[in-house]
Order: sequence, then C-alpha cells, then structure tokens
Amino acid sequence: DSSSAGQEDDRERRGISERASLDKRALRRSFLDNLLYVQGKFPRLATKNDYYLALAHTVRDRLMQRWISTAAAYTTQCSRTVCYLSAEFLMGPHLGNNLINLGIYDVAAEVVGELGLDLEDLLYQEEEPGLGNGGLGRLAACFIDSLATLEVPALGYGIRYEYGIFHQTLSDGWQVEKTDKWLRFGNPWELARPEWAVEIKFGGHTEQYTDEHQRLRVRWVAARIVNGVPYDTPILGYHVNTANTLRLWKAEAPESFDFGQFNRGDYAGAVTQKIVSENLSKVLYPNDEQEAGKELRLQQQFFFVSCSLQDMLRILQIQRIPVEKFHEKFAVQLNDTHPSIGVAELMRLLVDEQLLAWDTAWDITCKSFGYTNHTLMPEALERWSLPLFQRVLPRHLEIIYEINARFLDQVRIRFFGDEARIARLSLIEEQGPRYVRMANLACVGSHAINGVADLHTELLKQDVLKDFYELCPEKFSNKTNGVTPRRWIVLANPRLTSLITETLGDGWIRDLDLLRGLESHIDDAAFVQRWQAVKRANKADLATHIERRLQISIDPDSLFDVQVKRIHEYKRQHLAALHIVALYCRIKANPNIEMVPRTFIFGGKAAPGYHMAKLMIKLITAIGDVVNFDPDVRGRLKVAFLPNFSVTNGQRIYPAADLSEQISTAGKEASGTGNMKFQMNGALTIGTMDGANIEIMEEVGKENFFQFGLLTPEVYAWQARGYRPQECYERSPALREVIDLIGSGYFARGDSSVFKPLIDVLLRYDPYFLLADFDSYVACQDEVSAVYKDKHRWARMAILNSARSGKFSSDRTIRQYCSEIWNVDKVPVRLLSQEDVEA
Ligand code: GPV
Repeated sequence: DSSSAGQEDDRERRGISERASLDKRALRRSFLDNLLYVQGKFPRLATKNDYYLALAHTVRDRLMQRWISTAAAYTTQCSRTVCYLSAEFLMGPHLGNNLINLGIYDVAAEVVGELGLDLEDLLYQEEEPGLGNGGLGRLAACFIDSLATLEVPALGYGIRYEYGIFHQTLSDGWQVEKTDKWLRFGNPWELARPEWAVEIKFGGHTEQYTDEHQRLRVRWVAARIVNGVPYDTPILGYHVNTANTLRLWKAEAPESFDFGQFNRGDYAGAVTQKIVSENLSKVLYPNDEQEAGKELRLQQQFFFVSCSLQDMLRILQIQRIPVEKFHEKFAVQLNDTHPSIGVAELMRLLVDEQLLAWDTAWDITCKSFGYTNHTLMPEALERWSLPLFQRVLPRHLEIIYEINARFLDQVRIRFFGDEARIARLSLIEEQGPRYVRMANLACVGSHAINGVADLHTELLKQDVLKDFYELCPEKFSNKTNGVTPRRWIVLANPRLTSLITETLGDGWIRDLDLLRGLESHIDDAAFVQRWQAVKRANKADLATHIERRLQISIDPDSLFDVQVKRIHEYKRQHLAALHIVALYCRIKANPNIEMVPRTFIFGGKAAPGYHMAKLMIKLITAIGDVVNFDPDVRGRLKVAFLPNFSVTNGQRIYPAADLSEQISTAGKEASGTGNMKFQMNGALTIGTMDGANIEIMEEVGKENFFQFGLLTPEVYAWQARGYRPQECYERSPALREVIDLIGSGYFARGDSSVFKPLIDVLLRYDPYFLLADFDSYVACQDEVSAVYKDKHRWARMAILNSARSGKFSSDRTIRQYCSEIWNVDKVPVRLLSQEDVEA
C-alpha cells in the first residue's frame, strides 16, 4: 500500500541498506533465536516477559550497528557535542519507541502476531525506567530524542537510580508509596562500561603545596572515594542512523580502596563502607520542586556531575584535543541547578588536576556551561547550608569563595556603593544561617541563561534573577519547551497517526509545522467524521482500562475532562475538585437539571512528605466515592483518580482527552509540557494565562481556547493589596455552598476534621488564589459544556488545536538551543557495514 511504499522511499533516500535485517523473516528468525539463546526458552515454556525480552534483544541487536557507526563518525570527526546534565531522565518504556524510530513497528506486530502474541501486550511488559519526578525529567527525555532525530552529537548524563520514582497505590483513597524495583527482571537496553569507571572523592580536607615550578597549589585529601560506573543506553533518532548515548552513573565501592587502612581489619566495617558507597545511586528523591536539603542529595549531584566532567576529559584525551579546547568540544547544559556544582568541579579539575591558570580555567568554564531555570517557586531554589557543604565538598567551598570574591569585585566597580545588590548577587547567603546559593553559582558560571516559556523568562528577568539580568542582559534568552511527537503522537496515538499520515503524508513526524495542512480539511465532513471516530475509539479504550482498574463504569460519550501532572497546590487540582462539587450541588438542588455528562480523570503523584498534596488526592477520591454512586447523579458525573500516573499511563490518557486542565495560578507554572501533549492529540485547553498556555493560546487563537482567571500582574496586585479569601467566599453563593459542603464532612462520612486543614488554608491564606479564580473558572467550564453540545464545532476546534501545535515539538526547541546557545551542528551518520566495523 501507499504508506509502506512511502516508508520504503524514505529508506532509499536515507541510504539505509539493511533490507535484510528489516525483513520480516529475519526479524522472526532473530526473535526466536533470542528467545532460545538469551532467555533459554522455547515457545511452550516462554512467559510473556520472556517474549518481551526476546523482542527487546532483537531490537537492541538492530540498534548496535547504528550505535557503533555513530560513535565512529563522532570520533573520527571530533564532533562538537552537547552534554545534557540532568539529575532526572524520565524516559518511559524503550521498546515501542525504538520500533517506531527503526521503522519496524508494523512488521514486528505481524511477526509476533503470527506466533499468537499481541505486540501491545508485550510492550506493556516493560517496566518503565522512572528516573524522574515529572516535567523536568520528561523534558530531558524529549530533548535527547530530538537531538538524535536532528542528528546532533549529544550525550545525556545522569544517575542510574536503582529505585526510580515510587509506585503509587491508593488505599481508602489515600496515596500509599511502594518502591520501584525497575531493574528486578534486568534491563536489556543498557550496557555497563566498567572500563570507563571513574573515581569520585568526598569529604576530607585540603592542603597547600608548591609544585616543581614553585607555584602554590592545592591538593584535596578526601575522606572517601566512590567509583562511578557508566551504564550506556542507545538513543536512536527517528528514521536516521544516529544513535546517541544516555550515560547514567552507578555508584560502587572501589575494590582497590584499602579499607583495612581505614578500618584496621574491621571487615564488617569495610562492608558497611561498601553499602554507604552504593547508597549514592540507590534512590531518586521524590520531591518535585521542593528542596529537601539532604546531604545524600548533594552527594548524588556531585557524584554524577564529577563522573560526567571526568568522562568529558577522557573523551578529549582519546581525541587528542588539548584541555584548553574543552569549550570548543563540549556545550554543557545544566538542567536546573541540580548539576550546577559542575561550575566549581570543572574549575577544580582544570586548576588542581590539569594545572591550568585560574583565569584560563574560568574562561573555559564560562564558555562551556549554559543554565536552564525551570521554576519561579522560591522553595525550589536550591541552597546548601555552609557546614553541610564544607563537610561534603571542602575544596569546592574554597573554589566558590574564590569565584565569589572575583565576581563581587567586578560588581562593586559596576554598582559602586550598592551593598544591598552585592548581598543579593553573592554566591553566599549571609543573613541568618549561611548558605551556598546554587542558582547564583549557575548564573555566574554560565554564558547563557534561559527560561522555558516566554512569560517565565520575562518573570526571571524582572524578578527571580533580576540582579543577574541587570548585570548581564545578553546572557538571557527564552527557549519555550516542547515535546517529542514520536512518543506523544506516533507511539501513543496510532489511530490519529494513521489519519494524519493518510491525509498529509508522513513528513509531519519530523516537521510538525506541516500539521497546519490539516486546516484545509476542516470543512471536509468525511475527515471530521474520521477525526471524531479516532477520538471516540481512544476514549472507549481508556474507559475500558478505567473500568478494569477502578470498577466504575465510564460513558465514552461523556466529556473526558483530564488533569494529569504532579499534585501540587500551585497546580490547583483542588480547584478542579471545587468545580466538581459545584456541579454536584446543582444536581442535588435540581436533580432534573440538564447537564453535559462529564468524566473527570485525575492522575499524579504527591511528594511523600507533602501532606497538603496527599490531602488533595484524598479530596478527589472522596468526592468520587460520593458522586460516582449517588443515584441522583444518574451517571452524569464520574470522577476517576487513576493511580500511578507515569509515562506509560500518559500514553493511554492524552489521546483520549477532550479537555486539558492547565489551571495553575498565573505566574507559577514555568512552562508545563503536558499542556502540549494534550493539544497535539486534539484536546481543547481550559487554562490560565500561565507558562506555555499563553503561547498555546497565541497559536490556536482565543476562539479555540478556554481562558479564565487572574493574570500574573493581577495576582501580584492582589498580593500587594493584602488578599482576603474570606471576602470571595462571602461574595459567591456557589463557592460558599461548595466550601461548606466539604467543610461539613459530607465527603468524609460526616467527619469534618478530614479536610479541615485544606479548607482552613483556603479560607485564611489561599496562597494560590483558588477562591479568587473560582467564579471565573466555573463560568468558563459552563462555556466548555455549551460548546461540547455542538459536537461538530468541538471537533473543528480540536482539529485546529492539533493543526497548530507544530511550535511545541521539541525539535523546534532543540533547533533553537543548538543555534542560539550551543552553537552545534548536525553530523549525519553513514551506516558502517559489517566489514567496516570488523576492520
Ligand atoms: I525546578 N519542573 C519540574 O518538573 N521539577 C522541578 O524540580 C522543577 C521544575 C518543571 C516545571 O514545573 C514545569 O513548569 C516545566 O514545564 C518543566 O519543569 C520543564 O521545564
């Protein structure tokens, strides 16, 4: 047929001459071979997981040729390389994505189908590597997908956590955390590279000495050493030969380290030391945008950053590039401040170990680093108490003092006598207990600083990083986030993918702006009908899934109103909850009231120590327990909290949404990226003028977006005036009824104490302006329902949302980083033949 012929042309054009290995019979042969030789099973004994692993190895074998060809191209050409440093990479399952990017998804489905298996079933066997909390970690994953697809040399550097983000279950409607043993059945996607292990020092003290040229130098005498072992995962681009590397570090106790010297024959003590070492990469901290201030967290950050920088120095050495050209070889991006200790560590490596002069080293450092800020929330700005920092990284504290002294000398000349400004810019917070300010370190040590949406970057310049902006305005730029259409449309929504490709061809998958072509089909009744059928089928699938998981019946023709993201007060899941209660109150007052049936779908994890967020989950589940079973409701409202929101679950949810809830307090959400995934999949957004919502509305037009709520300057004005939420409560009868009903204990079997902490905060402080935005939100939701009644109008709006989502491809974002921050070009990879490789 025409689409497989199109794929064939594509392969020709790209010169991928691997017809034999893409051949169905070869795929079947190697699948069965892997079942035998890797899993040690034959079909009658094989479990589903054996089949998954056999298929994973079959795909992995096909990645190897590309991976090696890519490494060879980069090494021989000494290519300029992006190093993306991130404490989190929320990759999601690899198998489906690799099948898509290799272009063998359909043939793989046929092969396993002929053996009586279901490909989707096998895909769900994969335990996703949940090595991130939410948006920040998922952004890193989208970025490395786009880098590979755009054929840009790149390494993702991070931590190979043994336990990723916890698994969320619900018990009596409360969140319960279970550990995430994602490596339990092995990980076919990684390759350990123990030959490239590095040593990482911790603690101890520093000493001065004079070198052979009579120069005063500093030596760091560590108290302990930990080995960092790299585990590499290939990251294949879409329909290209480029396979970049995600390099994650595992902490191990060094064999060579002489415990005896420390422990004098204390064997048990030595084993304890080993456990302490391996704790470093044991677990991901589950706090999203919340500072924990834990010593182990600083150790984790330093651990992976030092491993990565040492790895870059090793690569320089292999390619015989002098260390003075570090910044010409590498563009190193800091994904928030989590890796910002890298500024001090690169200085240490260059000055103490490579013996460069301070000024040379500082020049290299500043030219190497770029810093992306991801939040305006004050509690998420990382600071480390001085005693803790000194204990873990004594040499880095000295280096930070030296950086600070030189930096503040320059500031004093520019802003003569402005001591308050100097105190604000200082890398050290001096009022009260002293802290190292990591955002300040990142700003001083980087040549580029960026926010993640237009509004966010403006607020950084005006507010959070104002002093740095006034000092160096030229460092600042915006890079609005994006998401990869390969995972979030092609893999997640095969029905929509077929419809779009049959309509436009498949060019949109690498150039999402081509989706604009859908606009000309908006008056084509047959196309609109097919569009509606796709959405309806996706909703039916999700309905079945929810019914199985939660034992509640779901009407696929109801409006699917979805909010999935981390649970946080600023994201205001409880505002959505207040709206549901308002609708419930209308029904109770008038059971025959006409109402558009809605299914409210929530998902998201709360940080285990964030009690208010956990109470928000309980509020939603408690409302569901009443509303879902009240006969007066007659099925018009359903509330489903889907446990354990993850990349895997996201892939089922976004394609089935009608309405995307993006309702953060204006000025609080840096960008948001879920908003983009919904838009691409044809959901309409109800949203505040926050983060990237503003740019989404600009793209789709006001008339295709449901906007409500205070604007950022209005929020600031209300704050300045002294906001009294009680007044909103008194002014709005609907709000009063909702708050009183929850406060009465109606949703807690009459126990008014359960939700008291939540209601008290709303009535007394309401730091996120729920009560101020309530009426506007409810009115906007009424408008949503009115529009939804006109199914044809809704479909047209949904099509326009998809058609105008091209800006939010992470390919666009990455092109901007490449040209405006990293100054890096693509390096196409020629596939080496078997003979080339073996020669
Ligand atoms: I800082 N973000 C996150 O997920 N975790 C964090 O620790 C921090 C920021 C998020 C922001 O909240 C989102 O608005 C943004 O879209 C995302 O980072 C990616 O930039």
